[in-house]
Amino acid sequence: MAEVPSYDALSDIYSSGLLKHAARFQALIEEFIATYGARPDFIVRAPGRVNIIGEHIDYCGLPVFPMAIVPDFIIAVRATDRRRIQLANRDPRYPACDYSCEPGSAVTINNTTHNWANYFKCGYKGAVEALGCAGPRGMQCLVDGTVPSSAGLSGSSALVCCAALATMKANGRVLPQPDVVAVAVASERYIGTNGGGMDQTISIMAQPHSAMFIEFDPALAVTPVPFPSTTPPIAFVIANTLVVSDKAVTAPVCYNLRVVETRVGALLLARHLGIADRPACRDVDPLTFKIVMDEYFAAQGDDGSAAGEVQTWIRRLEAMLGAVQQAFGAHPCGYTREEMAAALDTTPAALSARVHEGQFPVRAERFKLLQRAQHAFSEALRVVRFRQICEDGGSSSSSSSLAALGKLMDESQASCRDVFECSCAELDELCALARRAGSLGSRLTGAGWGGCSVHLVPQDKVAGFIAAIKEGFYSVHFPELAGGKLDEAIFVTAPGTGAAFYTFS
Ligand code: NG1
Ligand code: MG
Repeated sequence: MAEVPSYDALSDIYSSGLLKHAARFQALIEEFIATYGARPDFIVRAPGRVNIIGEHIDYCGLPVFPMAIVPDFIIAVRATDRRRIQLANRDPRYPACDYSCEPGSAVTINNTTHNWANYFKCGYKGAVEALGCAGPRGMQCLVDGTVPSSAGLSGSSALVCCAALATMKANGRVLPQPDVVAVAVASERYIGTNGGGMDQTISIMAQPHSAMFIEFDPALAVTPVPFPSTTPPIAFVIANTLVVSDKAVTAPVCYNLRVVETRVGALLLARHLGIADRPACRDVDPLTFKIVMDEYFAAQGDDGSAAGEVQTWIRRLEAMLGAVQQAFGAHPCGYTREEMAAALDTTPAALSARVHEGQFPVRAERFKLLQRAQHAFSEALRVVRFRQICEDGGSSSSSSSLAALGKLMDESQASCRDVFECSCAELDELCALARRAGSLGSRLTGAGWGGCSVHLVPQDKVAGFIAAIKEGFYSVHFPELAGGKLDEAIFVTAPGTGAAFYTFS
């Protein structure tokens, strides 16, 4: 791992201004001065994240349970009056770039080539548009990232968030956190993936020592949830399969296809439940499983206040799983475009427009609506139960609650693999090996189809666990991997803190 202080040290640095003691931050400042001949005005940091449970359901409006991790992006920034954005990266793999910010000069993002600067430009463009500033300030920036790229740890979103915050600060107006999240979510879509809001929300709004229960509908809501204080304490180990799925290539048959399948599923479920013509379903865009679920119960005069929050979630999600079986059970092998359109009394072209496919075209013979909906509601149920166990952590015995948390993670992996079909052979192999090596729960994290896995391991077992994975996975598949590169591939992490600025007193 690059010399990133533990997150405790980071939060001390931010809260008590001990920046000068953090070697990596000091090195960033020194290289900034060497690059631009002046000190930066500020540094901004945005962390990556690991999603503990709740996969591929943020864009369904259903709750997710990520935590910020120590790996992050930090950017040193100096505002200038030159009409240029100068971008440099401490990692020589990512070339510097320099583009005009003359008033009216459009920032172009060419998403056909995978260029690191595109993610900065997304955040920059989103921030300038949100601020409505006609003549944005020039910026000199030096970037240093420690989130492994294309690993499912949201390095992309961390960089977009970092760039948006840097641009706002350089232009003298930092918007409230929810607005920064909205800017980052919308602007990362310029890259070409029709993503949800989980990654940007956790990067901006994480609080120390906790994972975050994040809800999106009817509004963004973030609830910190501390992990149960068990003995031994729990740790999360992240293990990267190093299988890189280039989203620009796979999105039309993977990520963006799942977004279309869940959106059409929401439209069909609303129709099946007889609420498609209610304004909350008819006029909202895009319709999500969460909106359909809430509207179904609202139509019955049930506003959810009758029972506790968790009981309401569980009752409603279980009801939706039953409804999904009735709505889509006759099509276990999926729907063709024509069959989906016919079921909605519309045409394939109109349906494609209704789910905004135009911007993110997808390719599939059959759309597996039953399976995607089953995963979405069952995964949301697992998220709610995971939170419930964490919050009840004190009462039940720690070993049984740890086992129950791990079981939910294993069930999530099985659903991602068999029902949502976003795993891959290497992830399945790594998770099976991890369980044999002492993990209490193992699953893919992030979009899947490669990238990282996350494992729930008692802290006193972490060293032996990591050694077993190095022996059983990395030495087999990547015998040449060693030293720092290996420590970047598998590492233990703890809940980190969210994005922050550091200015120089
Ligand atoms: P990754 O690809 O791991 O950064 C993506 C989406 C999330 C969420 C997860 C799956 C973006 C920016 N991120 O995360 O919104 O849908 O997949 O849970 O699209
Ligand atoms: Mg990402």
